[in-house]
Amino acid sequence: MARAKTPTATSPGQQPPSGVKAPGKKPAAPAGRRAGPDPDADAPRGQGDELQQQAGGPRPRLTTNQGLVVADNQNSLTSTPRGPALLEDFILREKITHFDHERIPERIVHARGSAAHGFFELKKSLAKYTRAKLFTDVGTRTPVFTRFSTVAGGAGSVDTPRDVRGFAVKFYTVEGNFDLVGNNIPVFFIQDAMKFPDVVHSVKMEPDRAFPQAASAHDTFWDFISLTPESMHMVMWQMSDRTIPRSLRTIEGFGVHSFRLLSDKGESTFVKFHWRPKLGLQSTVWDEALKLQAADNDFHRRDLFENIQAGNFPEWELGVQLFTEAEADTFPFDHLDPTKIIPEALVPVQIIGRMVLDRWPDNFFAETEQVAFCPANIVPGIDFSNDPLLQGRLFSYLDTQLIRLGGPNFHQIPINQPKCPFANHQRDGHMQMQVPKGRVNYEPSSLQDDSPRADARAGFRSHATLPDDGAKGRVRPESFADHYSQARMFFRSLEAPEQAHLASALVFELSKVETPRVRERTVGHLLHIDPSLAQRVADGLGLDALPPAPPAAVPPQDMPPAPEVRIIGRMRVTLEHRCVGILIDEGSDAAALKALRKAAEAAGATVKIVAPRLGGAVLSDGKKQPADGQLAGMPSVLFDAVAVLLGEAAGRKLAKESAAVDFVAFAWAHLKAIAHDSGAAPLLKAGNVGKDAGIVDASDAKAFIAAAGTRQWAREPKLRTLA
Ligand code: HDE
Repeated sequence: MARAKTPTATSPGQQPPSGVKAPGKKPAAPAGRRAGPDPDADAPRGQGDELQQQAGGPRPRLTTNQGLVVADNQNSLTSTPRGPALLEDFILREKITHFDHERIPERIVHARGSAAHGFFELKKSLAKYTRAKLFTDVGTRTPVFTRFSTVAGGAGSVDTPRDVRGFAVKFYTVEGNFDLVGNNIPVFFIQDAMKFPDVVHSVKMEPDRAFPQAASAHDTFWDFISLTPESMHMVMWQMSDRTIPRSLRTIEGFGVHSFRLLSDKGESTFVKFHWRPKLGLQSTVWDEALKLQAADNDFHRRDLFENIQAGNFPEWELGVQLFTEAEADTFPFDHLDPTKIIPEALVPVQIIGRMVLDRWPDNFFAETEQVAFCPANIVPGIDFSNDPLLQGRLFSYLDTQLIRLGGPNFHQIPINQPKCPFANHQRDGHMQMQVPKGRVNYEPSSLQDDSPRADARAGFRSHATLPDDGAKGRVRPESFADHYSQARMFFRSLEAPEQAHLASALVFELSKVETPRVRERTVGHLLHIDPSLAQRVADGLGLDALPPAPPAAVPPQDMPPAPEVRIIGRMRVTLEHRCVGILIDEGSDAAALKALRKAAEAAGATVKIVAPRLGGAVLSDGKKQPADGQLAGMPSVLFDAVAVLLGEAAGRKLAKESAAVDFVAFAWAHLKAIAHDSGAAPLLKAGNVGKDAGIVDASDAKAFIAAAGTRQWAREPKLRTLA
């Protein structure tokens, strides 16, 4: 059916196509017609344009990438108003082509990440050990960019799976970039880089079915692990509460490998790096982590963003363990083995400075996505150790950036550029951003005085390490053979609730494994670590008998407990920078709300009001209190502690509302403090909330603040069967 032609946008100066009515008389658009700009306007306008005008203020003109001002950003160029699009439309082609290329390959591991800018401030000089200025000039603030990540999931996966967290810090020092690319766990699954593709393949989604996403609870992972005894120490950490952190602001970070510090005189001291969160350590309980995945995929990212925006700048102390080669020779393990920690009883951690993250990136892609970390980025005064995992990493990261960022000039992307001068004779390549001047791009040369030259005094020098005795070959050192002693030390150092969580985590993960022999093989390893743990997991899985333990190359030794591996006891009892949710409804007590909010904020917490309707509720004083979130969309898992203030009628009504019942039931189940008034009693009853030190009367703000700063561990055995 022929339709009447309707005028469309024209560029300024362009004549309307023949047959199109001249501007001035606006015909009605036929039904189903694409929306066009207002032909009465002087210049073409679309909805986006109107919105921008509503925003007001001067704004830059929209141009193509060649700087041409665009007249119409709403309509493509067509041969007639209802005719085919023209290939000639370079504006459309440029826009769509750029869009088509918006995605770059995501990181094979650590794809999902969040980052922030900040600074590192040195408090204690390490001048005796290193000439690296960032560790010698006390008081100096070195800019940093820090990216946290999960390991296994893709870039669009959730923030709260059970997973190791990456903790990568780029220090923009005056002597070049130093990247400390660590994790929130101080050991790794494997001892040799040769095994990295295998462990990563095994944990990622299975290749034939493409699931599970961001989860280690599946056959291929546990198949690999159960055949790789060296992974057992890391598995203990991975199954502990360390891998279900409450916030990225409450995780530790570790450089994992031994590095070297080199003094002015070239003397070498080994160093292990530790980041310690100022807020202390804090994790979720597993059920809470699972529910967080549903409540907010971006929980950790949002938490970091909101706190930085609110001025609650996350802060970590940097600690070092320093030891000489001679001291290392006395350790009952090999410090070059990345599956071992150096217990703090052996080498204490000295705090040397602090890192503060105080600025959210301006653009996620340009900064968080394009940042390119590399353990080989070091500065004079720091050097590598022979840890074979580290040695492999020195190759991998640069190689990864070449494919991920598309060429050899990724160091010129602003987030990757050193903040000190940099110059050399490397030239050209994809996406060269610099315009080097002159004839000389080689050395030695004599044609240009200002061409860059090496500097033996200031420049980087490697440590003159003496070669080990022994023959070239593919051998695992004998000193790496003890796979169970530190795994045992870890498990036995935990507090009882943490041990129970670890055993339950193993039962959960292995219950997802379909192949019985994989489950049994894993339990066999646990016998070397702690027979009671093996028994608990076997019982949890419903195994009829304990499987045999595999042969151990070195029988496990008992080591003294290492209290530093615990989380309980290292969490700070505080509401500082934490979040309290207060559930209200029509008729809630205005004075009680005011008092509770004041007390929580005075303790450093953020308070969010939750109500059945986002518009809020009229309180007892007749005033309307708007809500920050609607009840169904703001469950209690999002908060560190909750309060429920309800009038009599609202309390009875919400006791029949499942989202409200879940609000209190899950706060109870996740061991959180709940403050309530008498109106909330029917709701607490409906949620089966019991009584303990964490359930307090809302009028006693002091008791609530004390209970809200921690978790009620004593409540847990009443709630769930722990393996
Ligand atoms: Fe990584 N790792 N890794 N890794 N890693 C990457 O580099 C690799 C290892 C870590 O926020 C990749 O840019 C190998 C240990 C973090 O951008 C890749 C080996 C530790 C990040 C790579 C290891 C880490 C990565 C993927 C064994 C803790 C994210 C994307 C030899 C000390 C950094 C990229 C960011 C990222 C390789 C082992 C930490 C493929 C070959 C041990 C925090 O190059």
